[in-house]
Amino acid sequence: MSTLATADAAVRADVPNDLAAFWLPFTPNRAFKKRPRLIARSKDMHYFTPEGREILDAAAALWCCNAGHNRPPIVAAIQRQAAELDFSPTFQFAHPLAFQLSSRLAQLAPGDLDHVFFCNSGSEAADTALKIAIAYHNVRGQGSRQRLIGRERGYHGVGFGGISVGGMVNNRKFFGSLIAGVDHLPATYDREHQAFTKGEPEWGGHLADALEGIVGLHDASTIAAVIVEPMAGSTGVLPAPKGYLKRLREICDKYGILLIFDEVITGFGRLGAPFAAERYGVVPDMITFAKAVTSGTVPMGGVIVRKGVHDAFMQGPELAIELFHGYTYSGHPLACAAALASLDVYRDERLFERCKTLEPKWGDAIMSLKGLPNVVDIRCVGLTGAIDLAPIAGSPGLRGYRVLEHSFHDAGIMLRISGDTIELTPPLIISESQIGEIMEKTAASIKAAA
Ligand code: PXG
Repeated sequence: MSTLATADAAVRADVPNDLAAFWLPFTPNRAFKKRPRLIARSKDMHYFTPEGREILDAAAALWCCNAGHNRPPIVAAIQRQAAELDFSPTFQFAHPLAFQLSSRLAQLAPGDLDHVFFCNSGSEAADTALKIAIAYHNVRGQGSRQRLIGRERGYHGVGFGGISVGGMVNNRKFFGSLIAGVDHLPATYDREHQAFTKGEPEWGGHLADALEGIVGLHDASTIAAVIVEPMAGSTGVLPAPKGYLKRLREICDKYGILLIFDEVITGFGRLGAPFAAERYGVVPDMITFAKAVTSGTVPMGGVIVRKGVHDAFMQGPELAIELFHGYTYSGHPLACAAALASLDVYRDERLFERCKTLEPKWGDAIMSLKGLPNVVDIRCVGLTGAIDLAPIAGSPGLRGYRVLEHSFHDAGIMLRISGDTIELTPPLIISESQIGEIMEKTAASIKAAA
């Protein structure tokens, strides 16, 4: 049994402070517990280990902390709210901040995406959007529209709906038959045509036409919705090819299929606009969000819904519940306070614009890593990017894990690693010199893992 060597452990001597009980998510637990990567404190662009070692955050934690860490206005808003109203239900009751935040989000979203349904995570947001889509067709008398369409390599969280439409094999293969009636569009990535592309690749827009094939197979009258990430994040930063999302929108319109953009990663400035929908000039029927809505400080997720979809439910007796769905913590006051304060910081510091301004510099910087040992592709868009490393023969993921260990323990940087892909996605407050620092440190870890 390994022991945490922190001052905290001594203070709380009555509780055994060892590593055994905590089952870490999406982590090789046994390897982690042999050599833990512990974080005790954060400030702006940095984490600090329990011993006080500084770690540059090149991952915005998990694509969340777009305003950086422990920003005073956000901290103060959470503290104030905890003292004022700790919790109030939003089933049959409500509190003012949930309305305020909904209006702010509706303002920020494009077109007539005017209504907000709250939950607590991206996974819940994806499942909520899929349920709203099926129920929408139902309330309009088209109950046969139940099929859902996702995409290979897509990530929509870990609920049964999300993994069913998702396309990451390991997230699906252990969990049985998933939900029925799901098809997948092909992934938009092809290294042969796209390697080392900055921004949206020229090749691949035509892949949206696969939706016509699925409609041909099942008939539009059976299809409820298509869900895609405008930029697939988890699978290693795959920006939508040019024209792809517009084409999806056209086909969905043609057949009365709802289009859902999962913006859990791309929302709140990551691609230089409030939502990627704006960058791409495409208005989906629903946008899911989470993560940076509170800059990662308090869990929150939600779905922004177009007026027409929302209004379809607002009929029948006034005393009837229109949608039998919700979470105890939908619109939690602490999360609302954190979100409003985060949106203020984004606005006051013009962080979405900052992302857009930095994008060319960021792109040049990350592409400068081309030529390092084992680098087989680099992609980037907005303030995010990924570096694919050639796997070690017979041991996929081992090179990536070596990079992770070196980066944290030796280079002083937090990277997000997925298999043998390094994902870089820093807080939007990053300075130009810190962009250079990220690339230097990442390069050192890539070389160390060669
Ligand atoms: N949709 C998308 C597009 C996501 O990226 C979720 C839904 C699920 O969110 P929750 O809050 O339930 O985790 C996500 C989450 C990574 C990584 O490094 C990405 C996510 C989560 C953890 C790690 O790629 N995305």
